[in-house]
This record gives sequence, C-alpha cells and structure tokens, in this order.
Amino acid sequence: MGSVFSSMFNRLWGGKKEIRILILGLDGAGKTTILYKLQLGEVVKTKPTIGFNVETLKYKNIAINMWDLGGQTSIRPYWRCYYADTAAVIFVVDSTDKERMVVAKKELHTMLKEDELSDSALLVFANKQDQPGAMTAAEVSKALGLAELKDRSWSIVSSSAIKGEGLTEGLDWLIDVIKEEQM
Ligand code: G3D
Ligand code: MG
Repeated sequence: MGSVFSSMFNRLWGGKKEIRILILGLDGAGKTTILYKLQLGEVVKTKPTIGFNVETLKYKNIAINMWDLGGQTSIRPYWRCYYADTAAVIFVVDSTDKERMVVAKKELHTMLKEDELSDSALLVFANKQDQPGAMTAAEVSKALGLAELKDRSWSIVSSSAIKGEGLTEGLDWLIDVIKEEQM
C-alpha cells in the first residue's frame, strides 16, 4: 500500500513549489487512519501555542497538515497559519455518523469561505463504507451540500480507510487536479 501512494505522490514531485494539502473533518472521521495508510513517511504530532493538535507529514515537496474540526470556534483564527497556498483540501466524513452530518456540512462550508482556500480543490472521502448502514457517497454529497459549491473542483469518493479501499481512487483524482492547476 505504501509504495502505491509514494509512486502516486511522486507525480507531484517535479515542480519546485511546495504543495500543501490539508486533511480535515470531525474527530473520529478517519483522518489519522488515512494519513498512516499513506505511509509516506513519519507523521509528526505537534501542539502549537494555542492547543490544537496538528498532525504533519512532509513528503518530498508535499506538506500535509491535518486537524480535527468542530466545536473549537475560539482557536479557529490560529488555523490560518496552515492555510497559505493550500492546493487541496481532503475532507473526511464518517458516513455512519448521520447525527453529525449537519455539523460536518457547516464546518466544511465555513472552511471553504477562507480566502486562502478559494482555489483549493476538494476531495471528500465518504469513509467507513465497510460499516453497515453507512450513507452512500451520493447521500453524503447531498447532506454536505456539495452541489452548492461554485468555482471549485471537487469530488466525493467512497472509502474504507481501515481496508484501504477508495483511497487510491480519490487521491488519483486529486493529484491530477493539482497537476493541472500547477501548469
Ligand atoms: P480522526 O483522525 O479523524 O479523528 P481516526 O479518526 O483515524 O482516529 O479514526 C477514528 C476511529 O474510526 C478509529 O477507531 C479508526 O480505526 C476508525 N476508522 C477509521 N476509518 C475507518 C473505516 O474506514 N472503517 C471503520 N470501520 N472504521 C474506521 P478506534 O476504535 O481506534 O477509535
Ligand atoms: Mg486523528
């Protein structure tokens, strides 16, 4: 699995520019599981001044930052330090967590209003598809209001981070979009 992802990410490597990717979503969505599945290197967990955890991974010229969204309005201004020049946002959703789908929607749309993220592509993982009763990608898409997104490249892909399913498909799409935007 690891070598699959490193060869995928190698396609982004040619440019001189640093490429930044954010992985976001509510706690428990499966972000950390995905990041570890990518096996691109060591994931470093840091707690900046104000006390939210950021997991970081650097792979060649690609910087991946990740944290949990939700219920942390007071620290939100500090997230800005991580937005600059973000090529892509990966938003991870627990497709079994119907109760919090409305919170996920609100968090996603609030994030995407940030100026620095106005040009970022968006990949949504409708994660935990191995679980019974999981909402389908189409249902998650509707619940998150993805059709309302204007002027943005976005895609939603069904995944099971635990089984490693869907991750390649999603990231393949994302890497192609980033490559196009770089040219
Ligand atoms: P987060 O980083 O977004 O907060 P985690 O989420 O990656 O820590 O995952 C939260 C829990 O969900 C973990 O279980 C993890 O194993 C599980 N999980 C992540 N992705 C999937 C998936 O695709 N399918 C299933 N069934 N579970 C998944 P624990 O028990 O360790 O809390
Ligand atoms: Mg985590």
